[in-house]
Amino acid sequence: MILMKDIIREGNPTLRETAQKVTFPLTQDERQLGKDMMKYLEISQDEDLAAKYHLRAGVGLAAPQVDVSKRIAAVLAPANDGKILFKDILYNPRILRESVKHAALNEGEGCLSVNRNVPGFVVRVDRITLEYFDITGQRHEIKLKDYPAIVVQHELDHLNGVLFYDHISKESPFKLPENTIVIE
Ligand code: N9Y
Ligand code: NI
Repeated sequence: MILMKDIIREGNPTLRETAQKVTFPLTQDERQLGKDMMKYLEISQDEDLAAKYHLRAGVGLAAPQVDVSKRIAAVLAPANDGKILFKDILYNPRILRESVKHAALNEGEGCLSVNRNVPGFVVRVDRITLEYFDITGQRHEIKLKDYPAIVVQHELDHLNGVLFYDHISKESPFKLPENTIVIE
């Protein structure tokens, strides 16, 4: 089971590396890691279990955050009403197409690997066409928009050594470019 002590923090060089693609068939370890990352998200989103295990609630987790430099990420994006907007373990995810329209979360972003608040909008694209492979090696091509699209972009950044605050403007952190919607 993944715990907070297993999540590496800012300053650890793994977070700045470009993660390596996985090859198929996946190894037992690669499948188990994906499952463990999804389990972390599930437990962390359950109030009682999160308290019991001292987990910070998360909607995504990328393998580099547990010090494994491979292109694996788990996403569990809930809607406000508790419904699930998107849930899967992504292997070799890749954005095939992105919208011209941009979007940012009104609360800004945080990261389980960053123990401080960095205020400002993280401007991302609003819609993506995502390619990924699932735990069985099956290829998926899906369209995502708004919140789940932002979560996936945050996770893909981790696979490329990018952290959310790299996107925050130092001069004017709350300035939004034209054609940008604010989410939530
Ligand atoms: C985990 C991050 C990923 C998200 C940050 C912005 C978009 C993706 C994460 C730090 C603390 C809050 C937490 C969060 C949440 C939200 C709604 C419902 C339940 C992956 N990470 N968070 N960031 N929690 N929980 O670093 O989930 O947003 O790379
Ligand atoms: Ni993160």
